[in-house]
Amino acid sequence: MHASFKGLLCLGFALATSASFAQTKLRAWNIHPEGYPVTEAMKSFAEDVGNVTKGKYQVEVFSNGTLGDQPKAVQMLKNGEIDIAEFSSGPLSDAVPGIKVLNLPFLFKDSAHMFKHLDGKLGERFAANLKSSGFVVVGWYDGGARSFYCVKPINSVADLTGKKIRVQQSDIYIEMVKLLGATPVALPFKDVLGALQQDQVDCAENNLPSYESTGHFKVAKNVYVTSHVISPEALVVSVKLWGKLDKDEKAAVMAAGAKSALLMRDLWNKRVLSSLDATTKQGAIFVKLRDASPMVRRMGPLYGKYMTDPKTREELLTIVAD
Ligand code: BDP
Repeated sequence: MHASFKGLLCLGFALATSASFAQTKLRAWNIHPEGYPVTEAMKSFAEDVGNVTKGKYQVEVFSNGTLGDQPKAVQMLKNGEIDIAEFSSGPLSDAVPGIKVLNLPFLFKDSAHMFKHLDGKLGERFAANLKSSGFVVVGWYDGGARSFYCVKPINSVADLTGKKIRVQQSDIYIEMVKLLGATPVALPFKDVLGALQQDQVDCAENNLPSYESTGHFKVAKNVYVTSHVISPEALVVSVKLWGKLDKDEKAAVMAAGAKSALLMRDLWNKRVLSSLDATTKQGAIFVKLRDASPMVRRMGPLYGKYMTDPKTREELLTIVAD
């Protein structure tokens, strides 16, 4: 074989090889620390995406909100500045009003009830809403049951009156706290511990794993177990990234997302129990809300608003009926 022809062949082979191994690094935003169910499930998703695309896409998970707080990250994902993220329905619904109802207090009975709907037709509808705003849902994660916790003892709904309560940056949460006769204080997640320590807020509200992982339980020892919101969370991919994937890659990313969601839910259930155990052992006191009806009655204006809106009425009726 002529030497220059052989050289060309080699060059062609080298180019083809480097093209097939061209790697795209993807950034995945996460607010939680190492070991948290969300973090572990996202890492498993990242690994699966790397494997199924044979290294073409390499996902790096940036935990602890290092790429920015949640409202900022929601905008970054929408604009395609980050590629993947896991968001709570609260801040996410500020960018996607079509999913606001998911934050309504006392809507879902428990996580099983929530996933019955999110894994079905209603989930597809919310996902379509999210997609049209720039967020492609690849997995519904569990945000668990959120309850109030305060520095001082709370034994009744009336004890929440007049309290300054930290909430997520989200309309429904702000309105809910106002309807309890308390003052909502919207703060980034990472600032809540300091705000509790420095008496800038009296209470906050969250699920048990976050109550434990943030150390809030060390300051706000009094948990009033209201489970007022059963909150979904979503693993989402930017529409910008989604548009670059071919059909097979889309299917593979969806499958990896669904798999990670199942893993997350399993880790979550275990973590709720271990967080209850750990925080109780370290002095947290749990008072159960015996009768939710007085609290539900106060939420009347919120329900009225979403029931009279024809866009959300049908969704609400579907959830409440089943
Ligand atoms: C946690 C959610 C996280 C929220 C946080 C909060 O997983 O996404 O940022 O609550 O209250 O439970 O800000």
